[in-house]
Amino acid sequence: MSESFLEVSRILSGGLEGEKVKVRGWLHNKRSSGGIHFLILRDGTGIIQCTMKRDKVDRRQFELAKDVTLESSIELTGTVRRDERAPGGYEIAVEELKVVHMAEEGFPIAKKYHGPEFLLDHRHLWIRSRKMQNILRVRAKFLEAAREWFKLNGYTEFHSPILITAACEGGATLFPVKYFDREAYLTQSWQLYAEAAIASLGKIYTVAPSFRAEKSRTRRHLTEYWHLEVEIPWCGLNEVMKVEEELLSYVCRRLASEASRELRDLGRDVKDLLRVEPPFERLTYDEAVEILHEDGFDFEWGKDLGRVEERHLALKFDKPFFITHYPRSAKAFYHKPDPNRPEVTLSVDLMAPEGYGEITGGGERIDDLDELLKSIKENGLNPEDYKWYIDLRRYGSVPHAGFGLGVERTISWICRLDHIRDAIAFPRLINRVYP
Ligand code: NSS
Repeated sequence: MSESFLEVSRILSGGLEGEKVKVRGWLHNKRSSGGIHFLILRDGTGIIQCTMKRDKVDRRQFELAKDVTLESSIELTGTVRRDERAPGGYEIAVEELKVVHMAEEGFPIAKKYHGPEFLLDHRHLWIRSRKMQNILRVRAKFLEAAREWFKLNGYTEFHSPILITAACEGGATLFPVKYFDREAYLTQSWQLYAEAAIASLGKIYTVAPSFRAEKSRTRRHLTEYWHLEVEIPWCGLNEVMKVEEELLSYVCRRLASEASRELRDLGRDVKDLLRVEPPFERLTYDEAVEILHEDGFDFEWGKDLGRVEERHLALKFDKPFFITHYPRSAKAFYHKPDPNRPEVTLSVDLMAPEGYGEITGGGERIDDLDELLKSIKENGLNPEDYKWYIDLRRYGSVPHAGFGLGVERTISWICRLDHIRDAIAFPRLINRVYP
């Protein structure tokens, strides 16, 4: 069915001037002036201007082009022309138009201002917009490059269950699910199962959804987000930071070369991404708190850094930076206390610059049985719920570390978005599970 149709991206990449081609897609936009219809065609690989001149086609064809509605699916036959005035530098001089499906009049998204709630209600149509196309393509490229980095560096992809019975990141944000006659939860992280799997597979990663019943309505919280996670045996805090640096700089370099058009359209200068080279600056939590105090913040040592504090710190940087050694009180039960200073942990969060703040969280895990039992109890958790996890410290425990990267948080920064909801096609927010 597809062999005689060319993809728009192929035409825009050049070399087909003067050739007769067939393309198909959706009518993205249309305008007419004098004896010419400008039909802007979108096919999923690109957008191209197609012109139909009254004196080049029969009257019925010209009338059809006049009547065809926005977002109709169409097929066009014509000749490729180089034209500097056309967006993308090429256009198609149309000889034949076929309407596959005439869209209803009044496509809900018009060329005028729509509020964010309206666009979210019509998300199934809004994802056709240039902005969403660009973001979704950067997102796909981001994950493609990350997977490539994992492959080049000997990692195996591993999948954990989504339906689970014990919290990884604290009970407050667990989503309960009725599981026949008992209660289960949606997973917050792949990590605990990954800690089991490193003894089977070695270095592993995943890209999977995580769920958080976030009651906070912020620009950086989703209730369902995609989580890129890594777990590595025989690994400490410094090594895990190296992995994060290398992975992120690889991905940023790839995006700068393979998604430069999309990034430019979104207002991101690719030079910003090329700056993302190791080593990233390292700040301890203590140093971060000192900066906050110097800058007049009334911030209590021991609390987790919130949106306001992270934003303030992240405005001082133009490339990602680490904050390490968070207090035990600010971190989940599995974080390993620093042997030299047990009130802080061997933890690390990676911050995106320009005010964006945290994009990864991770560090070294407790590998000692007694220490883990103690931490579980001190965190008010029930060791019965973590029996299998505790077991891992009985049979060949090793020092190990890992991290989780919030895909949408990272895409928000890379694409310079105002709100995390645009980093995913169909966002799930406290007040939205539709469409
Ligand atoms: O809670 S985290 O900081 N850490 C973990 O879940 C670890 N168990 C990961 C690991 O070590 N394997 O979450 C990790 C990242 C965090 O830095 C954010 O970028 C992102 O996950 N995250 C979120 N993104 C969007 N929305 C929400 N609600 C959210 N919560 C965390």
